[in-house]
Amino acid sequence: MPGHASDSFPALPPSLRAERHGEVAVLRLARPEKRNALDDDMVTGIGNFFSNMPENVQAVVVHGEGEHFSAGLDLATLPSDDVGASLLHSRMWHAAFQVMEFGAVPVVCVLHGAVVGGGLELAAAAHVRVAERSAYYALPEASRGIFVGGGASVRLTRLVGTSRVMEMMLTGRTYDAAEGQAIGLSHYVVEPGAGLAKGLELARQVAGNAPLSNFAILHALPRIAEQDPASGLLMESLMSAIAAGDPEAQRRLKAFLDKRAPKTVRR
Ligand code: 1HE
Repeated sequence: MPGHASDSFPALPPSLRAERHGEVAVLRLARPEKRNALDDDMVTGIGNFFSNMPENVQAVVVHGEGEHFSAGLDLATLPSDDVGASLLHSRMWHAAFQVMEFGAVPVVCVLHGAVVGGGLELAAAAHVRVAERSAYYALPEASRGIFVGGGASVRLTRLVGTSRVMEMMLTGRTYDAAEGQAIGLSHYVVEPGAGLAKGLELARQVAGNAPLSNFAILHALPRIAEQDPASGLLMESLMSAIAAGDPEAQRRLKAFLDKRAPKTVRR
């Protein structure tokens, strides 16, 4: 699997903290005094973290310390009048979030307070999003005189549609947690303070899947969805046959047929 390298986390800046909860790793945005605004060290640290996932980590939870998930780009760090530097700055964000989205393990993002600009772009690169009722979403880039640069044009438009993203950017509107859930920004809404526990619960559930199944869900499914239907169906068959041929699949299928595995019941 990509990124499974050593047994410990890579060196991270003080504004990021990582810890193990068994098979689940928690990555905290730890810059609450700046509302977890993302500076270059944090963005490259996020990329570094997901590029060097310790062995035996099967899922990650990302969340933010303090009252807000993230105020987005640290506005003090955007290269000023150097267009080339700004271009590379945006590409640095893309590279970091790319290894998160297409990395070794699924990522659950826990959202609360402000989830704005680059903070929403970070959340969009996760695979599961849990929002506390305090969460609100916005793309204030246009009011700051800039444009999204951390992947919103690609990931958010796929999540909620180009028209909604366009309207968010033009008017600077905010969506609250319930509205965000309704339009597909989050998968779960929980009470304030309950997000991390819910995120950990979901991450443990995800970590219990066969690793090859999780790999297929992260890497094959989104590519299939972008393909023409005939190629997508072929790719699905190939991935399906590869997953089913794995000894782990054989073991799990036998466990069900022997009545040793849990049933799929309503939860
Ligand atoms: C910041 C940032 C930041 C706070 N960059 N320093 N993002 C925004 O346009 C959102 C800007 N932030 C806010 O609107 C507010 O800070 C919040 C609503 C999130 C929180 O308000 P509040 O009253 O709790 O905190 P505060 O007093 O505004 O901020 C506390 C400190 O954090 C303060 O610094 P201090 O030195 O005066 O204490 C703020 O300056 C600082 N701070 N947010 C820099 N974003 C890849 S492209 C992505 C493009 C974008 O993300 S654009 C959206 C940017």
